[in-house]
Amino acid sequence: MNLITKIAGREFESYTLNASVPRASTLDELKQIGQSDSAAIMMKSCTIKKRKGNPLPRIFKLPLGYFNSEGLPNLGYKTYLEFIPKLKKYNKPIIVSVAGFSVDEYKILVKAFQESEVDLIEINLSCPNIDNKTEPIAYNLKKTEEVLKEISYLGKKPIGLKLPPYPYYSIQQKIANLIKKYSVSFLSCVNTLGNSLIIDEIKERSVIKATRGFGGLSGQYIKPIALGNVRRFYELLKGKVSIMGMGGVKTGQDVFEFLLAGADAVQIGTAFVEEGVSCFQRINKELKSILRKKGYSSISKARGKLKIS
Ligand code: RRO
Repeated sequence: MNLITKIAGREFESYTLNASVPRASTLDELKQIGQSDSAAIMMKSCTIKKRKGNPLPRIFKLPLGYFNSEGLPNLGYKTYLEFIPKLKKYNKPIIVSVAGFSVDEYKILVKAFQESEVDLIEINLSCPNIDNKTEPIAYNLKKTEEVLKEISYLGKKPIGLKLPPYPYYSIQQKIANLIKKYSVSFLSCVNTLGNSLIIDEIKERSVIKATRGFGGLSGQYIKPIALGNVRRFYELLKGKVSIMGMGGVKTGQDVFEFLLAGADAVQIGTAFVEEGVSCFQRINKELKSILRKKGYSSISKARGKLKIS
């Protein structure tokens, strides 16, 4: 059985790929992803200028996930532009993830990658760790539309939005309307749950220093809200926009749940950071075994087939 799927019309050899995380930053790390069973090479979100990121400690391992305030450490978009030709030999889709600090910056970033050999462009509108003064763009409909207006028609490569976890339906409806209006081709759904706080009660301290201790929560803690967001957008956008689910995927069973909810592929963040590139082979094997046992002959036969009790 194969796990072939499609995102924005591009064929993906399997159903799982890496999420845009720190372990996908350097050329060596991206080459390792190229050699692995990841369906694509997703790069760490990049900005106009190289960034060191927030002061340490900025990531903390929890029993069921991670808590981070990395602050967008990356090598700057020009370096990722240079990486693209060096990653072509792996014959899998290359996805860049871009993060701007203004509409103009998003425009510069998207234009540059539209003119490159990259396959898909993920627009990260949901980094929770930049400052405590403004909300991530995707929580603000007006700002989201301002970005989409400027970046949607800069070239032919499919663009997608990396969205935060939305805790209520009416904003998902409004975001879905913008997605349709501006011909967004795919979603990465969901980013970490921002404004979280983890406390070390023995030291009576926050576990990270950056952003006054607040950060983004990932892993199995956020799987239910990730599944809920994937399902909502699947219902709202059915068939027209590809959805990559993410949030707490550790096993083939987790992946199967995202498939039932309607995801076209699944990105792996926490398990990839913890386990490295071998996670893709293991998880794909587990997924195949579940599909076989349940009598599904392909990904498309099971996608969205959630029954409501
Ligand atoms: O680098 C980060 O702090 C970061 C990013 Br860009 C993101 O999208 N999500 C996250 O949890 N951390």
